[in-house]
Amino acid sequence: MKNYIYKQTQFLCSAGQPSQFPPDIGREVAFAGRSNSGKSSVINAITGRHKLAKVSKTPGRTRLLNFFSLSANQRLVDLPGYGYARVPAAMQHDWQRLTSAYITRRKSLRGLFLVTDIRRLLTEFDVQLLEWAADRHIPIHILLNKCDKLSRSASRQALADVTAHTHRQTVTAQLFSAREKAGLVEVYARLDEWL
Ligand SMILES: Nc1nc2c(ncn2[C@@H]2O[C@H](COP(=O)(O)OP(=O)(O)OP(=O)(O)O)[C@@H](O)[C@H]2O)c(=O)[nH]1
Ligand SMILES: [Mg+2]
Repeated sequence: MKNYIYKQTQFLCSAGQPSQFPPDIGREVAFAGRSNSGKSSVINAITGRHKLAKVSKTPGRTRLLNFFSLSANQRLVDLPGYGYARVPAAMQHDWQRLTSAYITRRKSLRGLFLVTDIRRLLTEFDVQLLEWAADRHIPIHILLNKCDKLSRSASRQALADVTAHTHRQTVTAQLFSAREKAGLVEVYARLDEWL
């Protein structure tokens, strides 16, 4: 396990449109998911840094793509959250356009973590993301985050339910808790493989 390299992660840049993405070279792993699912918290747990990706009590706060560099040619990307009801429809639309532009065209994208709140079902947009990535043969690993909020048996049931709906070979899933840093070993293995 090369998890020491994840502790050296540094903020690189934020982008509100594709022209602001850093040069499309090397390898990237992105974190997508609905607002408040815990994407930024997951990145902080992986990197062991509390304030690297901003965590918020107000959903919908990460409005830009945030790029973090591990090395000159390896990056992590925090994608903007979607599906937060109190955000105006026009803004939701912008986010979806930006996310789809990234997922459908980014050459350096090697793998996608879909972060979900284990207490919620996959949304329409989660399914859309799975399809965009599958169309490009980009592997997806679903993190059923906040598993600290459910009992062990309820967590296992949630994992079984998701796995039953994601029979594609390129989609895998696991339980995770950013709060308790549970599930990190599997996440590092996946990152090592993709990066
Ligand atoms: N109990 C619990 N809470 C968590 C966990 N991960 C994140 N949270 C909480 O969930 C809320 C949202 O976390 P963020 O990391 O900001 O979520 P996000 O997906 O980045 O949200 P946006 O940037 O708005 O899309 C915060 O209050 C976190 O403290 C977890 O594993 N367990
Ligand atoms: Mg965030």
